[in-house]
Amino acid sequence: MDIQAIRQDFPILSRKVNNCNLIYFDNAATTQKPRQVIDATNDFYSNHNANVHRGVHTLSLEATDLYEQAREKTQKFIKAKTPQEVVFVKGTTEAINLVAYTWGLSNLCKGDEVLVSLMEHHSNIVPWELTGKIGGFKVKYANVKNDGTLDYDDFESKFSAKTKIACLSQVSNVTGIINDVKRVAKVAHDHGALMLVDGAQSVPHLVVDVQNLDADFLAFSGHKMLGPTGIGVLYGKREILEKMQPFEGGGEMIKEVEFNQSSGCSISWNDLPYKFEAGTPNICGAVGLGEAVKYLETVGMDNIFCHEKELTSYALERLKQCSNVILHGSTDVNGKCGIIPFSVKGLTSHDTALILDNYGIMVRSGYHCAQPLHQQVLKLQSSDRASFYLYNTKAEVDRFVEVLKEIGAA
Ligand code: 7TS
Repeated sequence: MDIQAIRQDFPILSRKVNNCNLIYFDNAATTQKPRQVIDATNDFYSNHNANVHRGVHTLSLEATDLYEQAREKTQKFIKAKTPQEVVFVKGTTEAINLVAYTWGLSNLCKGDEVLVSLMEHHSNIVPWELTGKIGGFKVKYANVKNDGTLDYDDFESKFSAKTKIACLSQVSNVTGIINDVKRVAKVAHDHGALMLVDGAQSVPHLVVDVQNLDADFLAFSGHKMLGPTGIGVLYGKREILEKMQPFEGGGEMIKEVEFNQSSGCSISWNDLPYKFEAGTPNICGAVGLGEAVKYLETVGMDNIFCHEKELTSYALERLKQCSNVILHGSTDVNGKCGIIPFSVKGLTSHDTALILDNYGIMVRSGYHCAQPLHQQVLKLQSSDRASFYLYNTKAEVDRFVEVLKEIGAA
């Protein structure tokens, strides 16, 4: 991987913040966009803009082609069997809500259980809590060990005949720890339950093969993988999506709406994936996502993973030598993606992030929408988080460590 060449593709990386070179270590929140993605969205609006699937004119056909090509690129990227299994949504949050409100509310009732891990982002907790209140089913939580790794024994022991779906992130957005979702999917299936994988932090960084994982659902966001905001994916196995009710009603998700005097209104749903894409979708967002997928594939997901691992290993070794820095969670780089949660002694997480910002370094502070993991497992109110991507360098890590040391000395 030629990092310097890659960096040239990202216009924002050459800007200064507070008179310092920008060091962007907030990739778990959202990633920067390469010129190729920016150009593809610009080209869409400049040359091909029209609505999809509804016009017979040239521009509508071009827009539809670009939109569907993006779906096929995404399908191949996650190794789904067919493009019909790739539903475009706003992002991970909407994808999980779609499953909870459609599959959840029509398949779960009083006495049923949804099994979720304590390390989940709120978007894999709150939709289940909300729908559980409506549908009368219970959300059960599997423990996470003090080092932030999943307690597989506890997770597996909480499965019973009542469990109808297990929901687990493949990579934690706080610790970067990689979960063996394939193993949990097998246990779920042995109990007749489905497996939902939150891939928000895994799809951008690892090779994810939905068929190999045997995931029933996979949710992820375009903006965390070099794509635009407002576009994401719900993957679902075709036979499951076929049986589900639509999430929203409107244009494009229906085949026919007929009124007759005896039976009132009768509606037949459109084919997959359009049944779940009511209204005008984020066409340009999908085009940008397709281009982002192409970019990631050109660099190579294995290369990206190795680069991040090397960077994380280097950063962890250097941070361990900073007496004022506390590292949270497991520091075993083999089970991790490029996310490092930390605190600076004597400073709140927001103070640390603000001081780093003075030096042009962007990290996230707070509880990263994972309050149960912070409070119940890591016993923290909040933390700082440095998260890497393909364009980050060892020189940036050196500068980050240098500044952290200065903060400690002050
Ligand atoms: N799941 C995980 C594991 C996430 O990290 C996030 C976003 C989401 C779901 C929600 O994704 P969205 O695109 O729908 O918002 N995580 C973060 C984060 O860690 N900092 O900002 C957003």
